[in-house]
Amino acid sequence: MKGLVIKSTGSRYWVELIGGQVVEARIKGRFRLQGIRTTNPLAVGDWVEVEGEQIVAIDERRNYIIRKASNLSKESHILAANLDQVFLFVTLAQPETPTEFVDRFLVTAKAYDVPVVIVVNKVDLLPTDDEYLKGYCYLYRSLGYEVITCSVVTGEGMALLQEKIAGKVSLLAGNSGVGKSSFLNALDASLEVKTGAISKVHQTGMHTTTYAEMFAVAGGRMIDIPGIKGFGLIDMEAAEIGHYFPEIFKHGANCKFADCLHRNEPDCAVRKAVEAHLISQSRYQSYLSILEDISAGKYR
Ligand SMILES: Nc1nc2c(ncn2[C@@H]2O[C@H](COP(=O)(O)OP(=O)(O)O)[C@@H](O)[C@H]2O)c(=O)[nH]1
Ligand SMILES: [Mg+2]
Ligand SMILES: [Zn+2]
Repeated sequence: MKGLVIKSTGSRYWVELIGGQVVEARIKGRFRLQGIRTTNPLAVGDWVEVEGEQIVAIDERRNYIIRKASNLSKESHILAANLDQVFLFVTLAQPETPTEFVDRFLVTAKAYDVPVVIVVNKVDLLPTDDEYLKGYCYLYRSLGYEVITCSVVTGEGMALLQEKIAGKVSLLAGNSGVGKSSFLNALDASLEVKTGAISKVHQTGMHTTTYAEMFAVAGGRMIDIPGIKGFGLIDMEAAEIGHYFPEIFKHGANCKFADCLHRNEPDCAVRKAVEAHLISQSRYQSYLSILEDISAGKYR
């Protein structure tokens, strides 16, 4: 019988069968997945074939997100599979989400081929017609991203987000404290997701749980991965990064050298565009910072 993995602990899986019944199941034997070495063969969002209490087969994934199991390891941990979209929660105050975090996230999401909706939460804390908020929304919209302003407190944006959730599988992402759990509770109080205090365990970053759970909410499905800010790292060549910044990709076509990395090369159209304010300084800084990490071998 076909089913959807809605929760996992790494060795035990909860599968929602067609029709709604949830069974706890184990994997029969070992699955071989092509191309990736993973610590977990199955993840939340996987469609599987269940016989009794055994998972006997897994459907091919449309997409998936992974994180490196550790810096030294070549193994990866699959966080979630078959996503329609990601809601990236950010806040401009209490706390302020660093733009570099946002830009890194967007690069990885593009590489994974998962569409991102940027949700600017806690706008109730900002002055009406806040110029920074306007500029922020304008910047990311001009790059082709959907940006929704939201407040769990006043309800702004909630109706629009509910529409976007319906009928889809979405992942909730963002730094802690930006209101992800509060958002889930606002959609459905019976979920009773814990909010507020950041646990000490999470702050150390040592025993961060990586087990995802899928909630049925607002006519769709939302995946919450406690303790995960973003998608973790992904193998990328230096020359690839510019492809995941739409504006750098566009202007980069006019650089003198086809392999221009837009640092100090002569006749670089990207640097000229930054100077002419056609490319945002903060986006360019994020680009340089990712490039630096890759050159330093941090992603290897
Ligand atoms: N002012 C304001 N506070 C919010 C909003 N959403 C969440 N919060 C508060 O922000 C804190 C962190 O929220 P939480 O949902 O735990 O964030 P998470 O770590 O992303 O899950 C809590 O104290 C919430 O009450 C909002 O829209 N406006
Ligand atoms: Mg939370
Ligand atoms: Zn260039």
